[in-house]
Amino acid sequence: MRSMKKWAAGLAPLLLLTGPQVQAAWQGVGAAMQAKRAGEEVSFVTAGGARVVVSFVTPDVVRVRMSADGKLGRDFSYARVDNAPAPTKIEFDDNAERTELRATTGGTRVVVQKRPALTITVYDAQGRVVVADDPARPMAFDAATGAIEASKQRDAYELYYGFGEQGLPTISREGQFLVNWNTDSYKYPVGTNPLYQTIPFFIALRDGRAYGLFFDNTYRSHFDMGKSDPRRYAFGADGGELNYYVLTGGAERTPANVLRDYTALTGRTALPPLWALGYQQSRYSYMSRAKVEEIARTFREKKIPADVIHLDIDYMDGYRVFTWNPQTFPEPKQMLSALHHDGFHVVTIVDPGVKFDENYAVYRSGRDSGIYVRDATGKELHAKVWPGICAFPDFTDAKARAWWGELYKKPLSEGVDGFWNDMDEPAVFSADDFREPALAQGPQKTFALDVQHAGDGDPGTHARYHNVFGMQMVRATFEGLRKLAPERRPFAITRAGYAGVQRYSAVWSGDNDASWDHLALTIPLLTNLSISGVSFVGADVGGFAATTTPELYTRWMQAAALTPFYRTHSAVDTDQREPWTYGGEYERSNRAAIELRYRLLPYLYTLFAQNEESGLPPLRPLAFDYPQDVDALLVADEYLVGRDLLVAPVVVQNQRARNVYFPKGEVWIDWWSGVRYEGGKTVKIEAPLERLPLFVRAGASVPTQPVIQHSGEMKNAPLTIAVAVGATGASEIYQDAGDGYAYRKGASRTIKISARADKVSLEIPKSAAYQRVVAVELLGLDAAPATIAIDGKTVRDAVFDAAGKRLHIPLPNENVKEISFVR
Ligand code: MIG
Repeated sequence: MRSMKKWAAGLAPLLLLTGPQVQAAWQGVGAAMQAKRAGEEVSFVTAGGARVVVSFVTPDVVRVRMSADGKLGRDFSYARVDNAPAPTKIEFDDNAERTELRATTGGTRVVVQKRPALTITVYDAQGRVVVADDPARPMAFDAATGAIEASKQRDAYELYYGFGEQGLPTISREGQFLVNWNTDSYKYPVGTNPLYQTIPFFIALRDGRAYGLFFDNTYRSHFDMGKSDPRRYAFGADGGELNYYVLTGGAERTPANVLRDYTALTGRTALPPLWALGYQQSRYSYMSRAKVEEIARTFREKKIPADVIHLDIDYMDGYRVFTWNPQTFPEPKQMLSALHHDGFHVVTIVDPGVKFDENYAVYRSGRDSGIYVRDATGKELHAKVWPGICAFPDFTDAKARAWWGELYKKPLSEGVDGFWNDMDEPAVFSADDFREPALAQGPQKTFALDVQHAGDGDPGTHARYHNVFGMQMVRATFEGLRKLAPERRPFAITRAGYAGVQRYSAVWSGDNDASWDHLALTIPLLTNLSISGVSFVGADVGGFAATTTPELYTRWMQAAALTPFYRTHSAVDTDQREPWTYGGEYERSNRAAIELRYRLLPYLYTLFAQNEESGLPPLRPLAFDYPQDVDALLVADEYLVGRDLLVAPVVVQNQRARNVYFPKGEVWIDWWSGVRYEGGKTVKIEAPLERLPLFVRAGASVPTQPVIQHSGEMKNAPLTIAVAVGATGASEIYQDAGDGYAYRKGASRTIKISARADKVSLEIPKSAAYQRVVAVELLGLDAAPATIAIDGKTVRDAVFDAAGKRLHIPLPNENVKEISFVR
């Protein structure tokens, strides 16, 4: 342990409170004793015995590492795509007072002040401070416990978005103390922290300019975003290195640039199979094959579109993973092939706990392969979950992941299409009973902290690897599926995750509740998770943990209709919940919500293609696209779908009209009525039970299709491009086969549309392989134009819908270049 004598002069011992834990004896890193350049990194040894290393990952991304004992560990991250990227070239100046590092391009600078204590300030290309250490709280550590922490100066008006999955009703997280520790939180009340995911990344906004900060540490960690003191924020962890990245946002300093850079670092969600963007129906559980078939039949009979049915834990034989209950789910192959024939895909749940049962081949195989987690004494760890006593694969071991991945061979060959990884925080029951884990969070709900993990070559305790367990489980699932069925895009869903989980999986927000508060919560929760890199997100529609009400279910169906993962799911002790459960106007409204989803599926698909390319997600809070619009920054009850659609769901009981804020600098057109709204204003909008308030940005072109019953019918469905007139704008529509990887070799089509005040230009590459474009619809016209022409020829078969202010213009073929009209 370090002696007090090593302390640098001028530094008072720091006593900070780290949340609900004990008081830690913090020691500052102290003054920098020397700066040394090694390659493109600059390293400092400090008076406190620490080592600090500063480098650039890209010209806009600065990396800081601090190791309290002066030794740097293995440079390895579960979050990063590439653990050994080529270093960015730097220029370096050093004197007794300070060291400056500059990326050779881009203009970002880092100044390391050496005395009285080492502090770091990042400047953007214009010379503005991006973020600066607080000289009153330099980087610190507690040598006794291994805890580490950094503090940054904060402006009173700085706002913070992201932080993965947080149960907070506000959209910005300033003033919050957030803990990262993946936790099974059944029926979590609004405000609960932590939840299931750890994504220690946020986007800050100050004066309309953004930057990002990613704290890559897998221990239990925390963010104190000005709660203890509004003049600073802090982040730290119970152990490991203080390893973080500052993402400056480049020249524009936009949230989009920050997220692009963050997802370049931690990966992006590849295009999912098209069917996974369809409506999904789930229940804990559909108890038998007959029940599943009845559900499927009812969707088709009632003409309610749907693509996916989920089978929860009861499809298994005594909850043994990779088995079927022979009584209730006999002949699964037959069942699955009949469902496929009707246009359904099937997802089965797969938990991490493998029943400890000598007569169970999966258990034996895992034991013989030596892939199970071991307790502190080296014995196979056993804990109770659904099947009774279980063993657990150590997903931080490549061998265990490969073993696990192989297990999907059986269900894949039987015809299961996708997989749902649950309980992977990991969550276990308390030692002495089988009850639903109690709400109170305690150590009994997960592994003991001294349980051992392989850590992919760097063995460590559960305290260190807990937060990556779920991510590595679903990674094993994803990688197994990629290998077993290389011609298909995997579809996996996970409840737990860590930064970078988006490379492998969609995420749902766990055991939410059937309450209006929880419906409202979905917007700040999902939009913030989405701009934390996890773009394929959704919440259980209707609220998992209790019986919903007809009105709540309908409003939830609407609110979720344009969220990426769209699934109804309900708990075992709740009433039945399908879109038709409540009949009458509720059933009609639910059908309409799902139909809207299907009409806009080509747009959602395009957004997912763009997301793979740029990391910009389909689902966004208003602040993401309008960081300069102060009135948009705190809006928590509206969301954007791409740049072009603004959704303002009703999340309040009995409400039939609501206020909608329209972001500044745009004109917004009501999807249903064609009425135009000037941005920068709040307007009361009618919202009858059957309608989701939806607006399209003037200048945007959005692909639509007729209602279909499942995504398999899409190929032959004609496309109509809805153009919101009244502003200039350029849009693209992306099309491909909807599954497989031929698109990465160019098997896709991108249609380009540009809209101006009096004309729409089209560029439709010739191909018969994709949905045909058959019409253009002009939205937001007060009256039918006096004349309309396609490539100079007058059009006579256009139809004007005065109630919707919509003009439908059929196209003779896909060679059309320009539609002009006189307004
Ligand atoms: O302890 O598989 O969040 O979606 O239905 C509960 C049964 C275990 C929790 C999941 C939920 C799922 C349930 N699971």
